[in-house]
Amino acid sequence: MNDYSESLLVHFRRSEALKQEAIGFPSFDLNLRQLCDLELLLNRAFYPLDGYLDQADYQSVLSQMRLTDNTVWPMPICLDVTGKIANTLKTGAKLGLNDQEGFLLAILTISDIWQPDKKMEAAAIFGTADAKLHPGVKNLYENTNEWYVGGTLEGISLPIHYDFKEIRLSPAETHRRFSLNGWRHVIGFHTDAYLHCAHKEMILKAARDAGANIFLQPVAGLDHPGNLDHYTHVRCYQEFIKKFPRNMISLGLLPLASRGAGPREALWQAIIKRNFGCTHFLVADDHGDPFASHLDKDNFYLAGVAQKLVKQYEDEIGIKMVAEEKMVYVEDQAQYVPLKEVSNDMGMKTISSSELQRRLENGLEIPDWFSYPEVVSELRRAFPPRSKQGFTIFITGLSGSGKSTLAKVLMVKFLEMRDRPVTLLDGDIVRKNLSSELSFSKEHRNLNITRIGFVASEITKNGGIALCAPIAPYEESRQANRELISKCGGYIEVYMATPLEVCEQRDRKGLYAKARAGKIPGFTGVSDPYTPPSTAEITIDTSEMTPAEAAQEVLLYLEEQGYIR
Ligand code: PPS
Repeated sequence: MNDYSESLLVHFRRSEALKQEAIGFPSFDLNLRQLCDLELLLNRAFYPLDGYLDQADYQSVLSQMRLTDNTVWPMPICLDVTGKIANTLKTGAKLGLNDQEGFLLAILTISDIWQPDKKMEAAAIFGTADAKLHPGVKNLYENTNEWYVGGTLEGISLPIHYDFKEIRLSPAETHRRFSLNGWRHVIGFHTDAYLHCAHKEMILKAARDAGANIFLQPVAGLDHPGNLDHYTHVRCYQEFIKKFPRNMISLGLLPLASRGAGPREALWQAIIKRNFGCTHFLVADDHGDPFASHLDKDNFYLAGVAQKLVKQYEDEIGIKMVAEEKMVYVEDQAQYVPLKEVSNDMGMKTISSSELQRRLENGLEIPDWFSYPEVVSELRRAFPPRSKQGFTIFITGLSGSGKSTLAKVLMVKFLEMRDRPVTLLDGDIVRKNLSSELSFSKEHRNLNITRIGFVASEITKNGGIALCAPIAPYEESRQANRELISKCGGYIEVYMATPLEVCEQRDRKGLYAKARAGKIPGFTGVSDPYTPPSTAEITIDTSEMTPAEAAQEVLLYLEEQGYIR
């Protein structure tokens, strides 16, 4: 038995006894990123680590990409805690680590507690200490606690998952599976992208060159379980592997909190793949780049550096680097060909991810040479055309500007169409039912608006229409809603630009008169500010149009954008 398989056996041996022992320890609940790290420590995907790095190993990893015993290890894996928690800890003491429901997963015997120099860590790991240049650096500065704790772990339970259990394979399980199948050479493919025909051809070519079977290991990292994308991704992978000959490919999810650290990330993934039983690892020329396949941003790392680093260490870490070769469809030959073999006159075809998104949004054709009908049908279910998506109409403006009237007319129109459920979140309704304890301070108004945004995002995500009509005087909370809701479906901001004089003349509720008389302090437009939106999709001045005309303007916009037919 080798070191690796032995370590799998000893790990959980004392778990029942530990659970009893743990009753007296302090413990704390891990966040999603920490849970990913813990799972891979406990299931030995991070072998040879048997816990979180202590300070000496941490420094050595930063400066040498090695542990103090000289083993290659490129990524600092430390438990980050707040100063408040760090103050209660002592070296030699034990700390319980729980999941987010407080269920005890492991016990840490603390060997070290220190405050890291995050700038130094960022420069060593990411190649820059500038958070503006690299999202991994931003994440380190903003979402990682100020103190690190090192120590050895004793596992009680792996984090519990309820989704796709059958493909959440641990290294022990993949080792067993590969050997049962008689797979002596296995090439690991790490991905977080949707995969289509070009990927199949690329993976097959690499497998042929390496004489290996294939282990497709997509990341199931930080976004789920709330994120619908996770389910679509996995269902697409399940369809994708059906396109390979029998017993050629295996699928397993990797609960990895990716760092986006380019070459170091690639080397780290190579070691992880080796621990899962792979002999070869497919590495892209932009592997681990935080901006890989972002059409609007240049990559952060130079092309090929990740491949070079993995290649440099391949003998020492025990897994061979195989460079990914891009494949393109050549129409004249009706087949995929390596990009480097294609000349300009060969009629090469490709569809970019933004073009794919556009076709999905508009319900347009996605050709069979590009993807598989079963994958496309999963994508269509997840990204329906706009006419089937939910959307939010967010109407903002002064009291008396016509928000509620427009919202009510639109509601009737949508109900007449009968194709989506409609919910009206008028300012008054929300203030009564959702935000009754809030005042009209800036802080409370913003809170009120983000609450409305949250409800609207849920309605939108589930294919409904949310009609919101609060004053929403501040840009920051309107922008936050736009960001949140746009991820779930359509977001259309309507600015009611009816001038204050007209609103005040109407004064249906008599509030302006009271405000002028000083009886309502901080009244919007009189003694409190209103910042007009800078990015409204539609601007309407109801001093010049009837409610029916205003509604027609919104409906015409929705038709033009494809939300209604
Ligand atoms: S906000 O700023 O978006 O949170 O306001 P909103 O939730 O839409 O609530 C606005 C309604 O509350 C009444 N009201 C006030 N409005 C503005 N300023 C002050 N100080 C205030 N106090 C009470 C007012 O009736 C608003 O309703 P509409 O329908 O806009 O006239």
